[in-house]
Amino acid sequence: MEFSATSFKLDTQETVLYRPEAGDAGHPARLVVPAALFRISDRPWLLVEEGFTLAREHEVESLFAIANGYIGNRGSLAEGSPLSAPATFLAGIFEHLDKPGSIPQLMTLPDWTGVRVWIDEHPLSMQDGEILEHRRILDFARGVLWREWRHRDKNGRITRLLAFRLASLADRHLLLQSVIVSAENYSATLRFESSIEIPPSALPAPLPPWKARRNPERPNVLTLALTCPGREVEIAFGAASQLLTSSATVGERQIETDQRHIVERFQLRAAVGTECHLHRVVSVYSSRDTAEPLDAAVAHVNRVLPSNISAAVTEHENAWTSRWKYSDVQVVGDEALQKSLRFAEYHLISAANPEDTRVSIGARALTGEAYKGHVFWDTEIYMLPFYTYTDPPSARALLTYRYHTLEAARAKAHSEGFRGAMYPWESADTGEETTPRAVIAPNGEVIPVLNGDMEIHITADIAYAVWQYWQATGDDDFFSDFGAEIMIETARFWASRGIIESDGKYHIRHVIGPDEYHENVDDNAYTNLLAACNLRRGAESAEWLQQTRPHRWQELAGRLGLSDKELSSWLRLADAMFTIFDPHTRLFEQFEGYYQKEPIDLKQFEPRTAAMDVILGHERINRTNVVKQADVVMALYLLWDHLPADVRVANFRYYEPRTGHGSSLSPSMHALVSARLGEKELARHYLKQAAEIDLGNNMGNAAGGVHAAAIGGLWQAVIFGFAGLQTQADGLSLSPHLLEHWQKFSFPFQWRGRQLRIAIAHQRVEISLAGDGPLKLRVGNAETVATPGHAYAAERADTGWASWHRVDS
Ligand code: IFM
Repeated sequence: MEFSATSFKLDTQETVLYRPEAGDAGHPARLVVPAALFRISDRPWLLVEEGFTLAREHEVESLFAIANGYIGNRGSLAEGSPLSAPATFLAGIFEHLDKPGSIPQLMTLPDWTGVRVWIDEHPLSMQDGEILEHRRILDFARGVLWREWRHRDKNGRITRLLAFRLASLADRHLLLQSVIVSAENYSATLRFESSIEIPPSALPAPLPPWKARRNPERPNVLTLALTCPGREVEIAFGAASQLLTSSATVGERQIETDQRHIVERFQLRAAVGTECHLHRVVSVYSSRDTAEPLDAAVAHVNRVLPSNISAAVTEHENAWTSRWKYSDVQVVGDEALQKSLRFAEYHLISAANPEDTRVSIGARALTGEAYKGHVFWDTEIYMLPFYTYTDPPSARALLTYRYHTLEAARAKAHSEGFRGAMYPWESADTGEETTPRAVIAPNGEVIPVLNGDMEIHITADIAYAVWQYWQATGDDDFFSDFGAEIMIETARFWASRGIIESDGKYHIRHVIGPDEYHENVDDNAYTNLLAACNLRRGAESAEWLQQTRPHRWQELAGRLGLSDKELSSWLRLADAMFTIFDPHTRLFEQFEGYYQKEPIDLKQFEPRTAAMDVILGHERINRTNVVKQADVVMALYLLWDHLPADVRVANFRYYEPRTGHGSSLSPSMHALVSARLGEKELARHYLKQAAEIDLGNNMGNAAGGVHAAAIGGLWQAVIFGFAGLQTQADGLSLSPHLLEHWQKFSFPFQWRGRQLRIAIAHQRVEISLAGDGPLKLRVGNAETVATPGHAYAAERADTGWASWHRVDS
């Protein structure tokens, strides 16, 4: 079947896609498009970038990225610009160049989004002529990136363009793109070129083995394949296009292929008002997915076909609707925060793939190349709670990645002279340590990177997340098959990493805590507290297996050589864990010697646009008491119920003014803890800072991709800080701290097979419950046991929260 170029009558039912509001830049003239394919959500669901500022291009490419957990694509212009850096990434596809000091990095794949238009041989370009109107719109609800552009070229010819692209959430190998071009006031020969090509910025040297070919039996599907350098992985693209026009007849399609690209050309003679629709269907598979990725991609494109693009778009939109149903946080009274939350959730939903247990999410997800796509504690501590409580299958898949990389963690522990499993600070496809050994500072200084050897808290963070997922979901099969082994092997690592010293205490020396300004420190409070927790839970995991899954226990105990003696030693070490805690001040010293560091008054540096380590330099910052990011404060949050209330208050008040927030991971956790402590002004301040990390580019580096930990932290700050939600052994409790200007906020939440919708106003909390059985709910001192299928409310009285009552009939 040939389906390349057809002249057709356009759908006459028309709609205006997006109408700028008063105050927006832009012009009233709108593109008018067929309603069936082009739908857009209401304004609170949209991120809009009006106009075009070349210098902002890299940042915009990150913010407007589309992804589905399998594949991600930056929001670059389809025709390119002097600064465009189009990039497509596949989760888990890391190249490893054969160069000294090289470390694996997420591979930049060929750019499949290229669409260029020529008007009588003149390329349609933002750099030439006048931009009459231009905007990019990210539709969070539908997971679609839109672009509208109206352009007058040097010859006065006005062209209108409307385009969308998406990475299907319903069919993760599928990418869709449509471009409508309309000759508004001229007649001319229009030429369309759509391409898949290796972007010049991503050219590896030498070129990877690369083939572009056409299958004679499937002439409409263009294919190309390449091999990931340093890895035996083949990646294949299949693509098919269809050009429809309102009046002109389209000439024969031309194909051009070479080592770097594959191009399809269509040409037509357009009269004034002619409208052309180019639809593209692209499929991507790798040899990690199937033995014959090229065949799979071709078959896939032939199943979808550009002529059916509308149905594929609908399936994708429906998949997004389902995900939002269980995740949309609504804040009435704070539009900016509402946008930031939807932006955060959009990118979190885009980042995860519940169908692939061999990949995890890098620090910038699939939206940019910063940190080389590596996976840090960001995933387990900052992002994972969002998935655990809104989409447990995604959380399960992410933790199973850590199970699949357990062998590499064992090897790392072994190679460093320890037992059990020591997870890498930075991880890629194999689970081996991928932290670089050195980096070059902005001033050219070569700085050794010690994190791969010393930032060992990640091992306890992973165990913390496994336990949290298990508690939240009751997924005993996961825990038995994967989680318990992680808990046991990580506990075993901690039991070998420290030493009982002459004071009878267990010390863990030579570490880097979350505060990375202080390297090679002893007894970092965060590390030691989390390690003690890991040791205890390791022993509890073994006990749970012994009692409930004896066969699995026997298998594991036999394979790992576990004995009761070893298990009880973990409990003794946890009890002996050293932290420098002063019972009078109630303070933990962040690490041994922290109090002797040079005191710096951070207020003296305000207002400040650079991080404190940039201002003071790498050497000096180590000598000061400036804390990079939530460290003791992070421990307060994670171990909230294990620490007395006065300890939480004292430590927050002490460390908060000493923290420089040199990491995007810091403001959200400060927002969360200050909200829980009722420090409203601080909570408001930090929440705003957290919400603007990407949207305000307030770290200055959004160009490298969105800060996935920061957006996960933002979600947590609102749910666990401002709603004050805490999960307990027998139910859930709330301790709301709404900001004054919020009228109401509501969110869905999943816990142990129940689905809740929680709505909080200043004087009232309302919860509806569905799912697996009754659940205890608390707000303040008011407590009830809720029954699924019903809704409950509690009102705030002068004396606190009055008792719950049913509000449904
Ligand atoms: O994991 C973080 C770390 O805590 C601070 N530096 C950046 C890393 C990646 O986001």
